Amino acid sequence: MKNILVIGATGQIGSELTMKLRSIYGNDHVVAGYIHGAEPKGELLESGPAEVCDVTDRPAIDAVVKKYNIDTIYNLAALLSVVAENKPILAWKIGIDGLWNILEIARENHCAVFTPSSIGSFGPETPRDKTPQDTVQRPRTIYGVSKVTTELLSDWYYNKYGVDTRSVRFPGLISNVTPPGGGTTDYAVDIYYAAVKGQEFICPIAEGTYMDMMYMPDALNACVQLMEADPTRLAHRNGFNIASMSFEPGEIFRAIQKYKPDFKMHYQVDALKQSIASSWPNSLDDTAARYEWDWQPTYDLDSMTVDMLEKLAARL
Ligand code: AKB
Repeated sequence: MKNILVIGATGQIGSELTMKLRSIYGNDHVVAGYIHGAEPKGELLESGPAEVCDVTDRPAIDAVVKKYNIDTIYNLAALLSVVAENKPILAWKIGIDGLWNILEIARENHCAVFTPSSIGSFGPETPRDKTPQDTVQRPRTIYGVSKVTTELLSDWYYNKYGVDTRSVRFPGLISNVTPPGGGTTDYAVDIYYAAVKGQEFICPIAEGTYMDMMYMPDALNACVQLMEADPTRLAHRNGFNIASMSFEPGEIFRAIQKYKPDFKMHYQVDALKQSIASSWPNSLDDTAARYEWDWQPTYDLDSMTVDMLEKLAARL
């Protein structure tokens, strides 16, 4: 049985991933790592162990790893793209100095590490459609710079020290549980909240701007499946492209309108978000992930929309 530490367990991915991992590996085998001000609550708190784990505090995390005999770390600590652009030093401190801490702890304690990369690791010179697995990565955002560094540093720890590092490049993630905070793709979550609350949606991203997106259940499966994958099949390690759907604002709006005919949207483009979105690919080619660890998404825009509207309506 694995002993797992999730760092960032109360965030958008972490809150759901921790519960999924507990359902697979057992409640006592998955530690929810959080920072002060983002304490776990409810089921997340009650179902298993929780510890303060600030990525900038190496000794504290090392002590948690030793206390629970951790062998696998999901390192989800990061600032999303828009916030990072406004707080670049903090973004680097968490994303890269924090990653060094985790990788060093992993090297000393023989842990495997999952640290997400993103579609944000690409830039305007990258081929835009069906972006290949191995291609130009010259991002224009500090978020992207830190994600490319994450991929390279994680590969380096694998090649130099044999640390079992693995990761995917997440698209925009859409979920009905914990809202994202400060990403470029957040509009694709916010639009569902507006639809369910009966409000008009003001879209910050321009019509015609395509980005890859994914429903959270598929994203969670990707994390677990990659960490369970047979290492002899992995020609790549850090930064697998994964994809399930790509759409522009008009398409998600019409997908929702099919079930909420009175729903309305108008555009009020946010300059920073739009400049980031325009520098990212339209869609990724995920052939390598499909071939090397059998990646396969289950949701498309319509099935995700049905589920999002149903779950949010029940909760709101
Ligand atoms: C963001 O928009 O910053 C994130 C991402 C695509 O990495 N959701």
